[in-house]
Amino acid sequence: MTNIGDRLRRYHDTDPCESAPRPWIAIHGSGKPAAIRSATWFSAIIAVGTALMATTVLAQSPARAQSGDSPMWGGSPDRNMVSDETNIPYTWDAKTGQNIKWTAPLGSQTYGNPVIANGRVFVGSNNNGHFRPNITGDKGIILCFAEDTGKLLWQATHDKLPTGRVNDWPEQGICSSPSVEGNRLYYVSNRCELICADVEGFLDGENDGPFTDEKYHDQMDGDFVWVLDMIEELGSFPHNLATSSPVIGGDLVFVLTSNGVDEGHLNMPVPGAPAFIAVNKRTGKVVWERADPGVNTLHGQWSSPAYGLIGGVSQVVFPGGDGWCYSFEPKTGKLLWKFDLNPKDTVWSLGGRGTRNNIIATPVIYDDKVFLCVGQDPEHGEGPGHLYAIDATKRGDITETGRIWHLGGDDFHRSMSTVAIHDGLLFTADLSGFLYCLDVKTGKPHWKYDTYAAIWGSPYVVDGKVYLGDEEGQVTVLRASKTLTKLAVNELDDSVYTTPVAANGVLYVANRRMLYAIAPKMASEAVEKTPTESGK
Ligand SMILES: [Ca+2]
Ligand SMILES: [Ca+2]
Repeated sequence: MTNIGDRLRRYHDTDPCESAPRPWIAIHGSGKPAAIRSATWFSAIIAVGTALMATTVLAQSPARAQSGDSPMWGGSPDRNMVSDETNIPYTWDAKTGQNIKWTAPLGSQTYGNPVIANGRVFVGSNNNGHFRPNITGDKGIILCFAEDTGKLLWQATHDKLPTGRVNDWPEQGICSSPSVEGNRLYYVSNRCELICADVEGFLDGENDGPFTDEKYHDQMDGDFVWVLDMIEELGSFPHNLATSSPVIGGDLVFVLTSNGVDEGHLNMPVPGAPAFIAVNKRTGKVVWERADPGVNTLHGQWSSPAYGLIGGVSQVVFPGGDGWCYSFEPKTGKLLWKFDLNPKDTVWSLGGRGTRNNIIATPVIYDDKVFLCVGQDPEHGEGPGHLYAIDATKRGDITETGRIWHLGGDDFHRSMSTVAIHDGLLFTADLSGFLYCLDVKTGKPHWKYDTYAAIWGSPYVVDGKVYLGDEEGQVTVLRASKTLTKLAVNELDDSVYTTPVAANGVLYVANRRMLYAIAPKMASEAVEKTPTESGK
């Protein structure tokens, strides 16, 4: 048991990637984060750049697949971590069954987020649940459950890469959250493949193609429609793990390839390999590719793209491994703008010793702006972070011209969290354990709340409340308002590295080992009658 500060000091003495797990890798059961926190939270908010625009036109995104579904990371292509669902419980008790609709076991380490579409729930994990008795050993898997009962329907299985931890870290499973459209789901496997699979698997009695050469092809296995091997076909060198969650716009599916540095962390083996790609969702053929970060890639590229209409123009927004955010014309890959999220005086050093950071969070498109922060592999420990509101109607290098507001220095720390924007308020969190409520137009803080635990996931706003899971296995619920009001802290007994998500009246929370479907329900009679320890 170590806390973040201890880990930070420990890994400063070694090569962190030699000794430490990767971002998606649990150091189970940390203590409280070490204090690097500022006592001057309200003192140095930097609101810079252009005057705030008075626009009230929100960026439009394609409608959700089915009313109430949440078919991709963030629920919609803009990636805003909010939901329109109502009547969502904010307390539950797994022991008594209070507000627990069902639970389903996962592997032993789960970092991918559940997505819910057309009666099914999909989530990535590792193979330590051994749900397919004949499939043993370390694998990356996608589990498909029935939305109404939690029954396991099928499992897609991906062997580990023979090159080992430099490309495919042991026991991490699949971290990519699928994107579901119609009868197809898209995700990135631990083998750095962009997969298009049949939502019905082989249960429909058909092996959908053109891909029909599945290694695992029993009734409960995954049925792949096409497979784009980004190592073999594009030359990508995923650093430690390929993790990107695809987004779909029109006929194209967009994803990062996770191309990164080698095991020694000093060289980029394939700087010319694409970092960002657009792929025809029907055929799996690459339509365009970009390698912008190239040799400037700091470490890996573990983030995910967003898609939306900004200032009347469709944009696909990619976070680069060089700490820049890039936006492209979706159909052509033409650069629209780029923004450096690291102040120019920051420096990159191995093992988290520097001040220059990576982008692990996902950009959120809202009100013609992009909201995005920087952070690092959590094993690099805490440090200063930066959060920006970017005017995405500008063009070219907009690092100066597009900066609407910035939160950083002592007031925001390294973060992997994607923001949630609702009713003029922006909620975000950082690895140091703080949940922040800011004015979305100015970046001015209304409040911050200390969970005293490392935050890997993102805040999620639903039904007037903000939910946030943490490494201690707690899900804190506060009122989504300018006034700080804590409503509940729910115990889930194992680290929550994912983000709560609501769909069709149900809240889904995955901790490392278990998926909980939470909906209004009295405590179960059967559970209540179970003898307690004290009653034995
Ligand atoms: Ca099929
Ligand atoms: Ca197939």
